[in-house]
Amino acid sequence: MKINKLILLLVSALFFFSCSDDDEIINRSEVETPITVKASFNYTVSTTDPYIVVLQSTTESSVEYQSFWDFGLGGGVVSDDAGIDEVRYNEAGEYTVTYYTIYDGLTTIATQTIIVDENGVCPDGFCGSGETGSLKDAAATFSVGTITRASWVKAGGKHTEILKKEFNNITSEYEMKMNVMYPSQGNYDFSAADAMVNFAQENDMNVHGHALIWHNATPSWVDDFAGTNEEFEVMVKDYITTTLTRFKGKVRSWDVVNEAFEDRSGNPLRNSVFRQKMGDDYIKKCFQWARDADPDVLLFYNDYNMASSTTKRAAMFKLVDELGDLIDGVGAQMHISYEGPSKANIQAVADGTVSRGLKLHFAELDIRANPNEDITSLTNDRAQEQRAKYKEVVQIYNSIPLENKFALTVWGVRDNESWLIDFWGNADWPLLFDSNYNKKAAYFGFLEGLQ
Ligand code: 9MR
Repeated sequence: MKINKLILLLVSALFFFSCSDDDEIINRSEVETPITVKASFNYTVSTTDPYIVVLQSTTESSVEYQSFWDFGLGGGVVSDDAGIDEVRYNEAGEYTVTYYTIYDGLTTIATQTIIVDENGVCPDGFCGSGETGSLKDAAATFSVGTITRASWVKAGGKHTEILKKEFNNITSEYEMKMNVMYPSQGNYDFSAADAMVNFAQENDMNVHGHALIWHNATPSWVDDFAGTNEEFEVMVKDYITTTLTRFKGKVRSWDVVNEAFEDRSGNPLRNSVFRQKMGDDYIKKCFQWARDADPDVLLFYNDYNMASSTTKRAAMFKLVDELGDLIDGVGAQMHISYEGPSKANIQAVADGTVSRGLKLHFAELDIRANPNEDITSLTNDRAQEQRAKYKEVVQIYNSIPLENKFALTVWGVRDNESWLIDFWGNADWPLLFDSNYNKKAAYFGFLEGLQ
């Protein structure tokens, strides 16, 4: 990175006579195939020194070109030699980094502003989140949730460190479902649930109970229930009553029924064992038993594709209307992608919930970055698109009236632990933290949605 005064003069002169817009594309019309050079670069903060910026040029060009950096430190331009450029910014302030490419007397330029505060370089230009800020502090008017497991809260370490710092609402990923809590008739097992609920109490967090009745997490003895329909109903009532009574005052809210509708035309009720043995009004019965067991706990219905499917949304709101006072809120799972559903469709879920005077839970939020399998690692461009979608979702949630706010729950902490990887069988990076627990651009998108 040696400074070359001659190059400095040359670049300055060329720069003076050429256009200076960022990311400008130069086209030379006198040749048949236009020659294009598009200067671009991205930067990350060093993982070993928060004051060091790691610069990587990503220029696209159809020809050989020369390239130069100005790091914004007053040292002028330096040639862009092979290898990664690392620059240390010792003082707090704003620095304009400029990247020049030159081809046949034509200069193209890309610039980015690096902001440095007392904690070092602000990731993605977003300051204030370094060692002091957190998602839960920034989201002052609603809870910020994520999922956990009993083994993770017992193990401690980085997972619980992030839980405590960033979140104030936890959901069990799979251990507060019927197949785990009620493995055989008359034999409850709340050991995993207890571990998570105790952790939450010790750390001043809320627990969202998920999910009492879900066709996908029903123990086989229930699916193959041996007794009469009347006995089945008594058994379900006992399960709901026992569970809610046990966690009274410790669990703030429950998904009473999860994913009851089919996706096919007409969105009929799934023909689960509950519907078969208890009838079409099984959902109402479950909500009534939950209400009776703990009149203070908040009761939710939770389902997916609420934004992307208008018919499913309508089916869900019809159910909610029928439940009347038995239901407190709607859980709209947010398993979405950077491409969609649209802002208008996400807004429609919020509007429908608010117009009914119910609480809204944007539940199970994850945003796929690779739904079309067109990338093999999270590119800077895609990370920015994902960040924008996180911002959009949070902005919509943050804009609803205070009385309808409840929580926004991210379905996982780090990318490599997301259920989506196994489910879709391809690489993806859907969450706020990478596999090393580093904050991603998505994290800052979340914070930006709160501004
Ligand atoms: O992410 C959860 C996975 O670890 C469990 O094996 C699975 C079954 O309990 O449930 C997953 O979470 C689901 C959630 O409970 C309901 N909506 C869909 C989620 C992804 O399948």
